Amino acid sequence: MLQEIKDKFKELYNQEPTIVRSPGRVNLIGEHTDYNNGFVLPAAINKEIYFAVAPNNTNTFRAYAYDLEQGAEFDLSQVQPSNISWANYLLGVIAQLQQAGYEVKGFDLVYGGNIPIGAGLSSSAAVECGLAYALNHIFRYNIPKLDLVKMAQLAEHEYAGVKCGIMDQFASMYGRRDHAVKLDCRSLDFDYYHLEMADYRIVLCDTQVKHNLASSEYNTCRQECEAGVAHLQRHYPEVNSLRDVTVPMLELHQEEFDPTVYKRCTYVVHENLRVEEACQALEQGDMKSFGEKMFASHRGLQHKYEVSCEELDFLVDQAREMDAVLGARMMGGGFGGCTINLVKLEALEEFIQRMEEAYKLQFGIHLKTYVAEIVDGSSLVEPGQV
Ligand code: GAF
Repeated sequence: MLQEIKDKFKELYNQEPTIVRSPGRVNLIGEHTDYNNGFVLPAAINKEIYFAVAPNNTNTFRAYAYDLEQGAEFDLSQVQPSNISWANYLLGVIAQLQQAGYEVKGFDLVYGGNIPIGAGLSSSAAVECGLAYALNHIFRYNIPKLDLVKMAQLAEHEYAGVKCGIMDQFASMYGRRDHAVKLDCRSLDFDYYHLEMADYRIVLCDTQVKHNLASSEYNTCRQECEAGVAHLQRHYPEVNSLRDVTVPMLELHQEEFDPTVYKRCTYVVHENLRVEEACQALEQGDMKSFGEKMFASHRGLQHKYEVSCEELDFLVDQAREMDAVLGARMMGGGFGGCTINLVKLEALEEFIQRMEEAYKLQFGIHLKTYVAEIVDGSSLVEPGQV
């Protein structure tokens, strides 16, 4: 794939490109906590997007989406949202750079990869981070990595219309091979946790559905959390986000809450605690407890945060039946995409086969499964590696 992208670049633009790779992510635990200033535990995976890029000494940005076999050109003096949806993730990043005062000169791009779209593996964050990384390199801006992450996140807000948290972009940029990264989304402090995977595998089960509620409901959940915070501030002026809220604080004022807002808030407060407990389990090598936290996270997402769907619940229920599965949960924004499963290596094939059969029988859909490897975040690909 990498070679094909490089060849396509040479064919279209007749020059030698710089190559950047940018990965998708999984999230082990800590869902819908990032925009509540809480904790997340994602990792970058070996589903990646590659960028071949070079300056072209004009004022035009020429882009070619390899997977879609589509090209487009944009005048860099008037960057604005486009009706070409794939281009918006790129234009959003350029707009952020320009707003921050960086001069984006003309450049050519071919990009493509193997992150399934709409599977909840953050292909959009990988595109945003990869382009930010590539432009930072070719135009020598020297922008710190964390600022690139923030620009990529704002690109998603402003050009894709999803008020996402920082997790996906952070994981894509800061991932580390064989490690998950625990991020405190308030301070942006982070710690890497080694994943001892000799006896386990992370398996993603892709429902292949994306219910169209996804982005509108995401923004609604965010507003419900904000409504909960606004209410609690009347009693506790020091509360700035759900991160500052404890279970007793919520319980004491339960009667005053809108019931939906209350459910959303209790989920987030418990999920933050679960991330802490899951990290302790990792430190102690206690994968069984870790897996139990994953199941508990799913239950919260299903019943309290209400962002799951029939297909995801079915897959988690099936996984729970098998001794070989330590933990399983829906992952990402919800309403479709993948479940993440922690599976004993000795039963990997049996797990995949049983899940495929059950899913086919229930929904008539072929379940796609991916065994995820944990890799480094966005990086340059040296010429010798292509
Ligand atoms: C999506 C968002 F992009 C993330 O920021 C995060 O909120 C996630 O949903 C839910 O945990 O992937």
